[in-house]
Amino acid sequence: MMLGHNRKMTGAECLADMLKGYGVTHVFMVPAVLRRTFAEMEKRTAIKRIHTHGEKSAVYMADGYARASGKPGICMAQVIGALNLAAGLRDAWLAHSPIIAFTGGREPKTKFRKVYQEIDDMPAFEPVTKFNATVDNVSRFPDMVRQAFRVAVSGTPGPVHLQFRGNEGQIDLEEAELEPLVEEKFARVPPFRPEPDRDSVLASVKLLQSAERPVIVAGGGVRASGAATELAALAEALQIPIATSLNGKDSIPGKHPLSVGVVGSYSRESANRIVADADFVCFVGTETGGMTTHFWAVPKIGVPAIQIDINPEALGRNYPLQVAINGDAKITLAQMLSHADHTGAARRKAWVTGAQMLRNEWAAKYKGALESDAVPIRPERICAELSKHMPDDAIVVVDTGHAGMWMGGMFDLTSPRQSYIRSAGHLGWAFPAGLGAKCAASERPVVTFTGDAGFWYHIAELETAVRWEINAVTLVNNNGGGNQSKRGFDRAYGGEQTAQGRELWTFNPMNFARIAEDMGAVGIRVEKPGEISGALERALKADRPVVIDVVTDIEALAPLAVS
Ligand SMILES: Cc1ncc(C[n+]2csc(CCOP(=O)(O)OP(=O)(O)O)c2C)c(N)n1
Ligand SMILES: [Mg+2]
Repeated sequence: MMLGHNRKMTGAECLADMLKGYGVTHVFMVPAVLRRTFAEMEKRTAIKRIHTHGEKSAVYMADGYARASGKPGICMAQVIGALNLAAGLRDAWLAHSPIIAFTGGREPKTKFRKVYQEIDDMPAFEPVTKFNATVDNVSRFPDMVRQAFRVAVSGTPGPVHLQFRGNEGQIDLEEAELEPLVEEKFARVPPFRPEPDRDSVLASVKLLQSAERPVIVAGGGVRASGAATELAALAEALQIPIATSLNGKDSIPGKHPLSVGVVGSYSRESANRIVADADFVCFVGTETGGMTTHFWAVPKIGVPAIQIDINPEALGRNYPLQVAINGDAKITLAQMLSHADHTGAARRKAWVTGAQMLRNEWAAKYKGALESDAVPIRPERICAELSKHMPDDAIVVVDTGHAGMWMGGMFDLTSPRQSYIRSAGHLGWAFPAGLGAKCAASERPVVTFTGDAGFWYHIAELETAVRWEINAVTLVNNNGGGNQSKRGFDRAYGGEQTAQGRELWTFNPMNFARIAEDMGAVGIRVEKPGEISGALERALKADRPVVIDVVTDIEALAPLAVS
């Protein structure tokens, strides 16, 4: 872009200036890539250059950073690490998280000559990016970096990949007339708030307020839009219960009188029952995917429905709609509220009371487990302790598998200021993502919940956390195995697996607290349920990364979804 300010500079200087201009505070990588850019970052910016023990954890840290802040997370790898980076982008792709991945690439002068470490990496990025491009000429640094930010945060956010020429992206050494122009609008999600058309707003409000037993299903789009306040206001005005997807769990605190919990596969029984019983569903910022709908069983396809999404391609994908509303969630919900007739809300008293009764029945059914004093500890008890002791502004980061099931179903957020981010399916995501979230929001407490199998994946990043003083708290539900697999192996063995079958999913017993201490972090071993609250209190005050190693019951299985 010729704005008259162009001057001769290296790609490295330009890239460092642009990252600073976009408000990037941390980048995550395994060296060596864009080395000269890193040298320029040191000279020209205060950006922290976090080098990790693997490219996948670098992406996961960038992902946690992005989901906690709404700003693109930046991660990098040289050519040989590129596919490790691509593998890590898969969760960000599934979760619609804005990540920008930079890799080294091929040199046209030598490609196809069996260059050391080199293959064509570009195809591997196709399925996990919104934009996958090469930067072959240094004059393209400014516009390509701007396009990367623009695509990552626009519409439904998602990952972007730029491959720089040279196995380490040595193109950054070259000089050209460059303008490191920054478009601040695209420095975070959402750059725009498209307004819905008036007719669809009016039609949808009419349907919603005339329904007898309506429910709202809120997804991650509500977080991306920052629409939680508008969501609660509409639900309160019309007296409509709200269920969330796992990705949308922080759309509404669990303690809100209209909150019925997470619906779908990793869910709470009462939420599934209420959504299944609804005669009208309003989907907001959710893809209506298999996880959120328990493979389209909850609600049943054919239920009268409306859907709000910023992406028109999402509208009606899985549920035929009476009204499709294309717009930003915050704006759309606010407009719906302004047209709503509050007087009919009283008609739904029985429906709302019934929903609250189902919620209370759920709490009564699991009271024993949530308050259990059993040793080894029940995971439900950990969830209940976390609900009780999370600070008002905490960011809670949760792994997948049983971790997703336990926390999705059993944990409650208690304040609208709390955030909840979760793995979209990859075991091992949460620990590094929690570190990235802490980088993005160092003033907020970050507490990660992971199983031991999940923690093993990237345990080396404890050293990174200590080195960079990333003082996140990681609670490991340590049952000595990946016991979510137990049911599946029982089935595979035609009933009950053999004793030897357990070698497929169990590990040696391990004391993660001791490992944490050896690596310079704080390690707290918890063997009795009464010790959990004290451990959390100590951890949240610590000025170091903390691992709380909770020894739990390997036979404890999370309840399965009802439909
Ligand atoms: C990358 C990846 N590989 C495999 C899986 C399948 N998987 C889901 S849960 C799980 C075991 C989880 O073990 P752990 O983290 O210890 O939790 P637990 O079930 O023991 O509570 C596995 C292997 C996955 N989700 N992601
Ligand atoms: Mg385990």
